Amino acid sequence: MTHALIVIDVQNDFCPGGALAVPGGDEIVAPINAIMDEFDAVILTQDWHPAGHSSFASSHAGKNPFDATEMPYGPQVLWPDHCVQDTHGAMFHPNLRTDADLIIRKGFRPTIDSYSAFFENDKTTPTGLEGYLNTRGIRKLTIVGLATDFCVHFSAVDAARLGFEVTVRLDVCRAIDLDGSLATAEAAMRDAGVTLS
Ligand code: VGL
Ligand code: ZN
Repeated sequence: MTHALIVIDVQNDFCPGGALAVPGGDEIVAPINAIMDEFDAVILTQDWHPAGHSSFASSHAGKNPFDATEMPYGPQVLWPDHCVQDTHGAMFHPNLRTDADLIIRKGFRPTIDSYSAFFENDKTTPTGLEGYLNTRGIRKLTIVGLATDFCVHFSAVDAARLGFEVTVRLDVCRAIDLDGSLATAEAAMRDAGVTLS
């Protein structure tokens, strides 16, 4: 079966020193590079927000980073400004191999955030990744990257619901872990039929 590696958001802003640094985010770069050659296809995702994006706390008067809010599409955590298009923070970690087949950008619509590589946070606006995988005959996915409890979590759950056979390599992911979000994410992935290894 054609098997793809999906590498989620290994970007400067999610690594130590970045605007939304995930503890140990840079530790997974070398292991990701090392496993890439085991797959038939490699796909990178890139969080890619316009300045003033609606997921930024700075866009909401009186709100602070990591506060929760309600968007027209449902609950949303507000983040520090991060991964602004064409800035250093939005670039891939400098040591990440980028000899990938596809780079999929997400979160570029000003009023919708996008954690998942498949659908934006309204759960309906597609990124196009499903069509790409289907037309290439890819049915099996291994997902790694940042952050386990947000973009990896929602990508894996969507992929499983779309019928892909999904494994998340937790040893090649790192988490933000806000108020138990890592435990919630692991349970949700297991419930969706994702293999955690
Ligand atoms: C992510 C929060 C905001 C992620 C992206 O890549 O997990 N988290 N934007
Ligand atoms: Zn983001």
